[in-house]
Amino acid sequence: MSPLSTPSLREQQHPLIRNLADTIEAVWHRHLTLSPYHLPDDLGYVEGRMEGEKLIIENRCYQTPQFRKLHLELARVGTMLDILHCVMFPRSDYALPMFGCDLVGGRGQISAAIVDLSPTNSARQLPEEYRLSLEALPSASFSQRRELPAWGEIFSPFCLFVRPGDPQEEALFLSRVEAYLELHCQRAIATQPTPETAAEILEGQRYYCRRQQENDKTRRVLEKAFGEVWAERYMTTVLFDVI
Ligand code: BLA
Repeated sequence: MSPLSTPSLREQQHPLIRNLADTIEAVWHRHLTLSPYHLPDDLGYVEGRMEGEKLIIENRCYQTPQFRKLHLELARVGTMLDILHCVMFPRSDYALPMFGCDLVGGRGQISAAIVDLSPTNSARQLPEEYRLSLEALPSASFSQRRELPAWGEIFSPFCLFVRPGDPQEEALFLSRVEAYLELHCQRAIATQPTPETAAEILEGQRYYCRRQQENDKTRRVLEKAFGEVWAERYMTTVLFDVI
């Protein structure tokens, strides 16, 4: 039985994290043909300690004909920090962008909410169908936009990075993520594999992962709870593995 089917952690987390986790899984189930994806045995459910607080990580992973790995992770440090992390890794013969989403919050407030569909072709441009659909979404205004760090140059112009100010902005963020996911799943199932661009797409995915591995904020949380060696292994085999 997968650990997330005991919904303990999800139920304790910030409502936006809980609702987003449910929404992501609902969209996946609605559009995609999911099969299990096996993580290394010791990395599906993990507990560590960070400054006396317990760090719990629960992973849920699938694969589909279009995606080699769909990864949804929920994490909690004591009662201080709630985290949702989600990445969809396309198979390299599908010339699709990377969907990524991260929510970090604590004590009732989400401090970072980010979602993007990030290009992986050598032109570093989203396919036209994506651009047109994303441009057509109703405009969304948030009171607090956040600045991306330097490694965030992997993200597209449609990257949304905010600190949601109130429940209305939380709901607006959730609906954007749902729109990005709906678009991505619909495009994915309409896309034919193109083995001739696989090497290019794989290189784009590798670059995306290398840059994400530069996120010191994620690394620091993991290092404090589990040590440097474990954090490096987790970041390079579970969060952003490069095949
Ligand atoms: C920020 N990520 C953060 C922060 C923490 C984590 C503590 C700082 C929050 C803040 O500045 O308010 C921690 N995130 C984690 C941990 C995990 C995690 C421990 O996922 C997993 C165990 N990060 C991603 C993905 C994206 C992403 C997929 O994993 C984007 C698609 C982005 N997280 C991201 C960005 C920041 C962040 C851009 C801000 C970094 C900064 O300001 O330097």
